[in-house]
Amino acid sequence: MELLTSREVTILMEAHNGLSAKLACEAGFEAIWASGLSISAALGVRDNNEASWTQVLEVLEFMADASDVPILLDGDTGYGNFNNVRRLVHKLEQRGVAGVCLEDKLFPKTNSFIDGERQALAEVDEFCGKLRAAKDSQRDDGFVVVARTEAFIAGWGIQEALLRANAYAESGADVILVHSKRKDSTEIMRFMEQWSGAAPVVIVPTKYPSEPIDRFVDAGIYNFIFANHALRTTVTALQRNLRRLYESRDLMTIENEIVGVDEIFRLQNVQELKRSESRYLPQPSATARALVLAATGGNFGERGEMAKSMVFISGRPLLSWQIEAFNKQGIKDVGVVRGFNKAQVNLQGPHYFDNDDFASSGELASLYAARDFIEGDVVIAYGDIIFDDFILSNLMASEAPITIAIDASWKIRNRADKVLDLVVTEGVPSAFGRSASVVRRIGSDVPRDQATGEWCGLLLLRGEGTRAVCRLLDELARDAPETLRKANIETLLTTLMQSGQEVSAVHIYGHWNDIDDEASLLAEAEQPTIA
Ligand code: SPV
Ligand code: MG
Repeated sequence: MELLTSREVTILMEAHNGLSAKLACEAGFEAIWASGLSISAALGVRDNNEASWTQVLEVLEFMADASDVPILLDGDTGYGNFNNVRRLVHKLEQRGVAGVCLEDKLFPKTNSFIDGERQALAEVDEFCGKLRAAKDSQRDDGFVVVARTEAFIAGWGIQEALLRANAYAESGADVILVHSKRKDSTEIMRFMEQWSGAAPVVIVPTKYPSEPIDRFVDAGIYNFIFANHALRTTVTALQRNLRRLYESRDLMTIENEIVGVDEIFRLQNVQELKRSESRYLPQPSATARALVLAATGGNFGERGEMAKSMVFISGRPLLSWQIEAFNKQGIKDVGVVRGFNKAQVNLQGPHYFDNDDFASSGELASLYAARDFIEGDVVIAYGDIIFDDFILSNLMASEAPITIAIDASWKIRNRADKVLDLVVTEGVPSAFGRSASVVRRIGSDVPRDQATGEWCGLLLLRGEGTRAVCRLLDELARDAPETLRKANIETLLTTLMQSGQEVSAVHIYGHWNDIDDEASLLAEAEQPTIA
């Protein structure tokens, strides 16, 4: 309200949708004119109330959301009589629109610049009733009702314009809009010479654009509506560029003259969504990485010595099954440490790291080869294991810094003399595996009668767990390179546990296999398929 009643110049810039409203704000305008002409044109219809008032309201809602300055709606004739106006004012207030401009024509209106002389004006009394109804129904004292007289437009002259403006101000209108379609400002200036000053005046200088604002300020007008210049700018740019594109069939014709999509994202405030997502969405394994230790080879009978991860199972390499399992958990960033026959390990997608010393080194050497990849949440998997999806999903459900998957069916799965990575755990996991048990011991030297499970080659590191592993790898690289070269992951975990780092376990029962050699491959291939 103060904007229009003060003696400071206020320009209401036209906007017709959320984007143009936002751009008007960014350009610095202190208020917005939600133009009937522009909104209807942007909707592809005429300025004759072809768009329903609720359709206009919907556009306004987007404009109000996208801008932070007051919006004055060009409310035409109020879309009906006093009763429709009352409802309109309620709806505008609900949507945070600062005011409405009502014009003294008849519904359905016609734009002032079309056949103006033939346009009928509303009865003064009837229109004054609308204005009173608007003022009586506003709940926010600051809501502005602008009364617009079309006396000049309809060819009635100065006396009618003054009579109407006075009657409207008396009926409670906060501001008077006096409109003229002359190519100069004579009508406006004559009006101002005789205007009582009962209410501030706002004008729409579309037809007399070359008149300097200062002239009007000297005449006592401080409010100006730039009524359709955003829309016309848009049309000018679109006509020019679309024609050029059509003719050239070449995007480069305009590429360097138009804003980049990043600017569109900025206007849409994509950054805010990103910040909020990290605040409100659960942060799942989507950001986790997976690292596959696939440096060793195996003897696969007729197929001979092969990189284990490239052995075909059910028609494709073991590594591709693993990558698919990671992808299903939202893990897209996969690293693979290769060694034996490394040229063979060449699926598209993963980042590759090489442990060329694979023949005489151990797992930690492979892990260290991918040291820079170990960051954030990381699943570390042996390259020779195949596992059901739920095993990985159970593992990923653990929030603990370090978690391994262990198999309680180890006794019935393995021959008694097979060397296994056995684990002793304490505590019983809950129904959903959330309160995992704690690992007390891990290694091939764990006595069989104490073991509660077999480690199946899947390890999840999160946050502090990842940092602890990296610290230890760095220490070993600096102080004990030979240990780093030879040690395996069980040693790494044991060292961490000895230094007080807790290692958790999730329990599974079968549904995985390690593909060591021809025999295990056949065993896996011979599993009956349950359709
Ligand atoms: C509008 O912008 O829709 C207006 C101003 O009402 S004018 O087009 O000049 O009538
Ligand atoms: Mg209009």
